[in-house]
Amino acid sequence: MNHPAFNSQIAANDNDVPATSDTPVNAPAWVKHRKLIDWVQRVAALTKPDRIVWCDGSQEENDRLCQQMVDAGTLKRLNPAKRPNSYLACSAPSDVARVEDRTFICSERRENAGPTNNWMEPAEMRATLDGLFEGSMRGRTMYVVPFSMGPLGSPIAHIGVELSDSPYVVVNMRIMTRMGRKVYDVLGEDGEFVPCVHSVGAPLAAGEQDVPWPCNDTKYIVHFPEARAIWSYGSGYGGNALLGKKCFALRIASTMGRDEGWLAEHMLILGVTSPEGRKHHVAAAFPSACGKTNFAMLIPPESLNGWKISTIGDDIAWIKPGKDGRLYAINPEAGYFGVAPGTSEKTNSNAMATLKENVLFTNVALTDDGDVWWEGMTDEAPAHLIDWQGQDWTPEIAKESGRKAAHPNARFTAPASQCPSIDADWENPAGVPIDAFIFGGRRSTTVPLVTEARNWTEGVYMAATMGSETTAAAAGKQGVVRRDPFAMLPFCGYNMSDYFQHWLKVGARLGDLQARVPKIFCVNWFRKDAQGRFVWPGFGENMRVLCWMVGRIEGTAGGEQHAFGLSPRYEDLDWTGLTFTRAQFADVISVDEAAWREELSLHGQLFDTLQQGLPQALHDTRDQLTGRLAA
Ligand code: SAT
Ligand code: MN
Repeated sequence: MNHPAFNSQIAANDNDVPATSDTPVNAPAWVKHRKLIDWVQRVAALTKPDRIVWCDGSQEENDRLCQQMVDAGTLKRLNPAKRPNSYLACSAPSDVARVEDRTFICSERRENAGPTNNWMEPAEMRATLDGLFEGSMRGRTMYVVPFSMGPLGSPIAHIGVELSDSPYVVVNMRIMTRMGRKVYDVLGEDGEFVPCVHSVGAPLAAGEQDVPWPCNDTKYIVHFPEARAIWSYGSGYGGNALLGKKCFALRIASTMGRDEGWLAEHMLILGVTSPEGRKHHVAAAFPSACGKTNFAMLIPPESLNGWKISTIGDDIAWIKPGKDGRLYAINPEAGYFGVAPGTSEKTNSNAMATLKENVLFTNVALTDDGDVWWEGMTDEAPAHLIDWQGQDWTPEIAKESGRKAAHPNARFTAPASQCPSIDADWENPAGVPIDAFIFGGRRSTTVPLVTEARNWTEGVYMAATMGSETTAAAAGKQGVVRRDPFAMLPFCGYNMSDYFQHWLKVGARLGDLQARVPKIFCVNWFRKDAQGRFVWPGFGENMRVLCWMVGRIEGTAGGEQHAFGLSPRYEDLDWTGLTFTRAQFADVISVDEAAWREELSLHGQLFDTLQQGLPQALHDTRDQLTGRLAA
């Protein structure tokens, strides 16, 4: 095949594909990887940037790029007395979240993408991308951004290289990943890496004035699972552009995991330490903007004497079986790209402490003294702000127009190392052993506060049928329940049914090794009462549920079986220091028969969609649950 884009796409794994480019490639002496240099040359020949910059990840480089973006109007430097070394970026109003309908899994065969992913034939997509990327970096700089997902050199980590024409991407990647020159030491002369190409799709003609947030209305976020390559066009925002995150660490990595026997999951990882010093680790999956960051940094209520939570990751977990048969997890990221609105001293004071300095904010509001603000940060809003779209904002204007000061999907990019609750083992290359998995959605009805699966298969069923009300993290309608299996619906790089099968296989292998199989729990912090108010206080109080889980892991806590699994009775939770009545508890834990009949029929609809290759074990589990409900 001699298609230019195809060649550039597979260059990382291909030999001797000649390329010519008018842009001098000028690879520094510390880059010794011939195929990488050839690939950079090929992409430059296609995209025609004015120059190529090989990023080294240094502070000096970072400061230079930030200054350049301040001069271009992309960044505002925040008041150094209030937020040292921090900046605010405001995006184009059309470029504020992941674009799921523009996200493609271009596997060779359509069945391998499955019914939940957009698919296009790889050759057709390559032709489309060729057209789009042709000259797309004209007038701009192409940055070569080497990064490691996971601690450098860890056996669980993998390397990527992103070519991007966005300096905003470079400075974000420097926080979110281990980015820079030391990656080349691991890569050596022929190490493997995932090639990622990103363009905002806004070439500049000679002398043309740039805009603060260049992007294109046409957007394509494309994954080639067989070639393990990523091409992203038209967006500069978050997961669309920081290709190490959802594109690599979830979509491409999930296919790597399927092929190699490990898991790449949309999960936070935390450590729970009991007052007596016993430590367990849990990994928890929730859809975007359902409080993963808050849960990962939870501060237990003082009344629960001496329990401690430590943070390993807040969004993504890579999990590989260890020699002892247990599952070991790392956080492949090095920073948090968290939702700002709703984050406060009350809801997440660890996050607030993490945000004190060295932070990039995107789409929050600017205060008159050069600091940031967002809805929910303080009880009372400042009297005047510049909102995320650069307009004057006052509480009165907001009241009249409903206009938000910060976009609901406004984000902070902050180094994980600044988090006060960071776990001592968060960079341990061996990872931490997982004792339990938690799956949770945002459901105002039906799903109990917490349920333990009776076995691995039932847990996989719970995770597979999880539903959640949609949020601002993705473009589209909000607040409607959609099925979001394993919180991976937008992030699974292959057929969802095969993914379920893979999970069943991982469990079966743990069983064969007679390893301790992690328990699986399903939670819902979001049940509402008849007046539409949340019943469960959430946040730090979620510790009570975690304590119960630890009790279950250690075999000391009680519970009661119901149709769907096993849940605590009122007396099984520690209520010290919280007034929460039996009636309130009943409101969040109850399993309503009619609601569950409806829920199981919705599971049935999901199974119809996923029919092809859906494991029989899941059909059987659904039959058992239906039978239990009838009994
Ligand atoms: O924009 S991201 O995909 O990185 C954030 C999210 O949706 O969780
Ligand atoms: Mn996420």
